[in-house]
Amino acid sequence: MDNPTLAKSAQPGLGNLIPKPVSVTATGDTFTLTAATDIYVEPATAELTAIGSYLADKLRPSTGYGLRVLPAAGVRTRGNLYLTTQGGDPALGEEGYYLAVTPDLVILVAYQPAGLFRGIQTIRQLLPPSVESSSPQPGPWQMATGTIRDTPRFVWRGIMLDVSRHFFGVADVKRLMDLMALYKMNIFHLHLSDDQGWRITINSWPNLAPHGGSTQVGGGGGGYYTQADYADLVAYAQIRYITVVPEIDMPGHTNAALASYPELNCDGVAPALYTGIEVGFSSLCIGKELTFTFVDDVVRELAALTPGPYFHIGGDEAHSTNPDDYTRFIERVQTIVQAHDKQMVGWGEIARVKLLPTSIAHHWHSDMARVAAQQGVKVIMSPASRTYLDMQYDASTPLGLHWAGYMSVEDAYTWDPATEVAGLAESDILGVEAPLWSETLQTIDDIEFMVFPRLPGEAEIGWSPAAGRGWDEYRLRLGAHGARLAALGVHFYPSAQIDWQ
Ligand code: TNX
Repeated sequence: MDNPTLAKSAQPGLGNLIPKPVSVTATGDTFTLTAATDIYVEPATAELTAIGSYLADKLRPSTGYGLRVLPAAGVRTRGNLYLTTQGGDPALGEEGYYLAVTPDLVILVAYQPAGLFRGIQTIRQLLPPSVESSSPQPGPWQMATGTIRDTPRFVWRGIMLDVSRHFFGVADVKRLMDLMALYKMNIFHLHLSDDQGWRITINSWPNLAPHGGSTQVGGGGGGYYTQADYADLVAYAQIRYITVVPEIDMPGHTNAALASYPELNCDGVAPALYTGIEVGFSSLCIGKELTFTFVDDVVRELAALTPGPYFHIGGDEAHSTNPDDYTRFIERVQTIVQAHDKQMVGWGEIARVKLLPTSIAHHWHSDMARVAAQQGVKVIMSPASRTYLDMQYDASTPLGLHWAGYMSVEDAYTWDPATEVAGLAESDILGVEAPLWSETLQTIDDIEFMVFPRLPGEAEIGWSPAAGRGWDEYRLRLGAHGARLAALGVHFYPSAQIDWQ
């Protein structure tokens, strides 16, 4: 090359990965993906073939290559990608992987299939950003050589989408699942009910979805998922090694349910549907036995559709529930959730109640997380000022709220789960989740604008070791993801804190 500076900057590197891997060793050469490259899986089970196909599907449109997914047979041949669980080190755990890139081969090894799925996200990120384009691109498709050994810090690396304040259809949820997968996230928490909308069919209470789901914030048509839609989302998540966590918020945030069934109200009168954004005015009627029949039916139907071990019962902002009733209610709901073979998750407020050791407290703003940990219960960290993706970036952001403050890309990155709440130890923490409340959001573009580019930072906080990560170098890595997000068609917020490439 005539221009050595250009040649150098055009060299692929190992340094722009998000989340940052645990250990990386560069060997200074390149591997090139060509029209002859295939993806071999070993053993060639349906599960590993599906992982190979996921990678091939991502790489085919831009490269135009065939990228067949084939069973590996003994000798490894030059120019190909190998995905294998054979000889995978058990120390890699459920999601860890080991990647070796040489000029001849790319070999990805994991102990479990989930680790291969996380590892193929690293392969995607080692290729040029234009590889994510949905139309043919010129290449060349080079990857830097070296080795990466990588395992997650936390088992819970989640996003939450509020489909109640505004409804988002199956395609929007799938889009978000696919984007989070690129950043190795593994929990999708669906906030399925609130005052403004009930968003899932419950066969034993058939009015809930058609009536309770018929509107949303600001009025308008709302919507809901059929049980087949929900099963479709769960299956889509499973292929991405994402666990769906359904939330039915109770005993507060229940106006949509109360509006659908007069008999659920203490006075027997159904309130009108609600399209505002106030909180804390609704409550299930704790004195009525029918309330617990209702909860049992809803939990049973949703638990049966949910393969993951968790069921989120909300429990937040029950300002219209008498405190003694609240305690009685949560204690009983906890046994109902357990009877349907799920672990109960609830927002921080549930720590006021005697919790089962398997229950999980979801920290958002108070010091209840410490109370939960003192009970021996694990905690999910969603501090509002650091993780609430509905907070405006700054005062000029056209969407979002700011009750927890403005949350810049830097604010969303420069915190640590283990030091956020005094009195919590790392071992008390299950992981990190970034909730997206949707009072102000109506379209998938709105979602993408609030989620990106803050989500990659939350993903890194959940995955990467605390030591070795810092804003000054992270902002450079994130800058290199601008072209990648653009190639994916993501409508991201072009924060001025980042030098976008
Ligand atoms: C608080 S976080 C809420 C939600 C709102 C959100 C808006 C939590 C458990 N409750 O009901 O949508 O703030 O940021």
